[in-house]
Amino acid sequence: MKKFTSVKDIPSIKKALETAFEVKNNPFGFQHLGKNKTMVLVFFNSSLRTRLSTQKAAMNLGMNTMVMNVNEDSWQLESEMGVVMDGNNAEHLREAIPVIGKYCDVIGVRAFAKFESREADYSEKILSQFVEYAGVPVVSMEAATRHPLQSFADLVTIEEHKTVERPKVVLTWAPHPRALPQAVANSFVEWMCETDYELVVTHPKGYELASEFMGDVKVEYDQKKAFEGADFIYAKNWASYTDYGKILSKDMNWTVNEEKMALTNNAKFMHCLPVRRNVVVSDGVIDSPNSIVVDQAKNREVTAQAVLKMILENS
Ligand code: SN0
Repeated sequence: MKKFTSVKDIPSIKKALETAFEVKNNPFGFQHLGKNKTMVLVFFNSSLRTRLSTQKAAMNLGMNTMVMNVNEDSWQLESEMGVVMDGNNAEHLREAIPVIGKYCDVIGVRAFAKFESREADYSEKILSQFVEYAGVPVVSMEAATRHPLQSFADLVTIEEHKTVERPKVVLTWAPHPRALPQAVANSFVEWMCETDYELVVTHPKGYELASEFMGDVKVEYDQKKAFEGADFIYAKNWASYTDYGKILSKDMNWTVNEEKMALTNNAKFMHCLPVRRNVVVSDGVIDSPNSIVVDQAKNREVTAQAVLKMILENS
């Protein structure tokens, strides 16, 4: 594997899952692969799980890691081509990326949607420059349109917790005080479409995800109807795609609570975290035994390690 930016980069779901369970059962068994190899993690945005789990995953494989927070530690980086750089940005990605690539064997990069332009975000302006100029494999640690490490962890978590062969998985929009990217939702849909699970997406009108991700996935605008018989409820806020980056609703009737969970087939509750309690989900649901958000977060380490193992085996 030469890069990991979407589900399309893995050899197959089957091989990815096998590798994930292999490293979960034997986390320190593959240290020969990472010996004298270095991973640089570049963050344009904040992180808790991604930073710690990816670093831990690399260390489990015997790698060294270096972390760079672009907006605090480094020069401010320019991402536009052809600009006269007489403003605040001291260095262009065009030099910074290949230089970082000379100091390491794998680069991880986090660059969220900026919400300045849908076209710029959906063309993955920053991630695609990393892939083009790094000279080493690049792992997305959440880009503008996808968060594949999260979705891979979500898949492993569902595989571990499912009680039926083909669970009903519901992705529900939930309210939030800030405009958040569509990346987690897009990517979740993209990975779920590679399985034979039953997937239903529920959100208020105006929150339709891009058709390149949704294809013919079922949308149910009635959240309670969507919850009926569900085995997994995955909550996530995202800002509008059609009215790009806008908050169209903060309707607290969409908060996931005990009453709605009672409509499901004793569903497990999932969220990628960080989560706004009593906005996205009630305390009662996230503190209940059916909440698997911490197991889900643990699997971020597992799947980051699976991805790095597949990359190291290839290089
Ligand atoms: C990010 C997002 O894409 O929604 C990262 C999720 C893994 N989430 C946030 O930025 C939440 C920030 C907040 O203010 O709650």
